[in-house]
Amino acid sequence: MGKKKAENAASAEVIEILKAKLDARNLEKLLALGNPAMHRFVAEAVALCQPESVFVCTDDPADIAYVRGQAVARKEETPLVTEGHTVHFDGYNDQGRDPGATKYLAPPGVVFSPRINHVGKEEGLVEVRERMKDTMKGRQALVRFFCLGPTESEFAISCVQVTDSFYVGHSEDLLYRQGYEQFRRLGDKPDFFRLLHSCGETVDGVSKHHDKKCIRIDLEENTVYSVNTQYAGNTVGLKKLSLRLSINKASREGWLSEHMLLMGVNGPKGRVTYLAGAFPSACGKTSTAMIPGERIVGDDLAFLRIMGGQCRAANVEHGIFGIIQDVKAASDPLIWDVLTKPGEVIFSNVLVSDGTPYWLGDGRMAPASGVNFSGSWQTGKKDAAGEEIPHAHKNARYTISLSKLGNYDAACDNPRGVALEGVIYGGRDSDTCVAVEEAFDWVHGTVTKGATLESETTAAVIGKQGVRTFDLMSNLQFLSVPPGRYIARHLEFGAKLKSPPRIFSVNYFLKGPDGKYLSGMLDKKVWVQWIERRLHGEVEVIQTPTGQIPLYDDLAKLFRECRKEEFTKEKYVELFSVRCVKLLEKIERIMKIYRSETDVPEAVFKTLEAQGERIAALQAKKGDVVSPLEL
Ligand code: SPV
Ligand code: MN
Repeated sequence: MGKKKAENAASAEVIEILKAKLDARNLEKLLALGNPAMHRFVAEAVALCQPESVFVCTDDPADIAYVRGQAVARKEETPLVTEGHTVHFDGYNDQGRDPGATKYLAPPGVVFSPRINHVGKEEGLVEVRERMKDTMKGRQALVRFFCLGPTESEFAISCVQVTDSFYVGHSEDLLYRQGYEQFRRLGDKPDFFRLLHSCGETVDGVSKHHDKKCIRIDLEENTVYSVNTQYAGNTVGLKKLSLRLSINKASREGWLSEHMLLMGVNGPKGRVTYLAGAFPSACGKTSTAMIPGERIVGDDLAFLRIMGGQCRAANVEHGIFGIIQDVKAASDPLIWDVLTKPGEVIFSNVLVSDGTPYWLGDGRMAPASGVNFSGSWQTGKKDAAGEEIPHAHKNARYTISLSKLGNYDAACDNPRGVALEGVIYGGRDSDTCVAVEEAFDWVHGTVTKGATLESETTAAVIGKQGVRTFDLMSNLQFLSVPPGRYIARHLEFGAKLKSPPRIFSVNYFLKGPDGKYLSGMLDKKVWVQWIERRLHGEVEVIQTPTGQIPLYDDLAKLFRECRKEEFTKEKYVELFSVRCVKLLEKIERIMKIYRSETDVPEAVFKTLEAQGERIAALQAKKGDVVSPLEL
């Protein structure tokens, strides 16, 4: 058979499958996009999962409203008393991203790092298809189109999502830019991400077979499969599932796909300076992006590209799936406002009592009973292991559209993104790195701030909490290329720029000898304002073996201006002392990791060795812990 004939035959088969499940109107919406590769993907999904029917959602508000209505009609979401608010619950054992259940499909002959969870492609595909077989029987499936990055821009990546969860579809609708029209512009090109999700069998609305949760990523086909889970980090395909595909695509095409916030910092005289920030999950990324008085462009994912010789960055998303724990009226006024006023909000895994949501650390008295992620709940309720169940989960979340926030920066929608001047790396580190520090240059920053990032684990990921873990640029869990190649791409990216963004580290989690945090929740504002001044050459620095730290006087002034607080010299010394022993231990830990990886750029070892020598020299001269006043 000739190629054309074979294609026609394939498409006749595809149409036949689609016709069996889609009514005329839905079929028309799908075929109108004229993309045979997309039609084939949807047909294969339908043939595998066997939904009763299929709803194709366009960018038409009536279609979108149908999806929202179905999320409630199907009891995946329940309306709360405040208009526009709903709550969704995930299963008791399905409360975070699950790296153990998430694997890349490794084609024959392709070597993956042992740090990247993977399985042979053939075996993995058989397994996931087996688990997805017939899972949508008796239910309607949903097909949605979205765009990663601003539409009609160099950043844009088209995505098609097939799911049997209208909560997933509704969440994506708040979190991403509509992509039906973007898909139309794509024409017949196969260049898009494919996302297939099914909750699997459910009992009382939650996935029954969570022990058979299975997430598989096929880099060759730009496809992700996810089954027997509902938690958004495992199911909202455009978030961390697409991130895995886009890191790979970026690595092939010479741009960067990062787990980073984007924000505009308001400097003096109306100046706005844009920063990106990489922080592992639940380490202050969203609260940094929402610092009162600054501008939020994005809180989780950013694409970085070189345009006209400049580094430009765009928010991949258009909404927030944010941690709700500790959101209080006083410390988080912006988000508090959105979460307590009428408007579209999906709460997940909070406590609901009398139609009102409550969460851990909300500054209110929690009711003694209600409904939470364990079902009907009352104070003192214990789980099967005898553990007391808190009123809400630590990883309970809210989902909103970004434009709801009072400090939303419309630059988010600029097809050219924003001009990026600084990149910040920060982890949950109680005892090693200083509060804020500038790297010497792009290579030094990439290696010693980004490639050495460590953090103590949190409830955002299933598993033990509080364990210090290596997390390369806060992206390790999503890496779809070997760590060495990923770092090399960062180095190459910076080398192509005449003035690459300058790199900083922050540490919000440093603790004193009494075990208490040394800085307050809102001190972040001072660190970003200092970075802003530094980028414009308005403050000087002190050189340390690990970078360049602020002068006491500059911080004292900023604390007075931004926090209306006195910043003592004692606090400065605690926050900026060079902890030589801890820093050397960290270098040793990180070197060991890179020695066990292949193709790590020589610059990594050289830069770390040189840093180790500088620290050791200071230690020999001035002792194990050196005050910034002695530098
Ligand atoms: C994170 O945990 O980093 C998140 C939420 O942004 S999730 O969608 O679970 O990845
Ligand atoms: Mn994240």
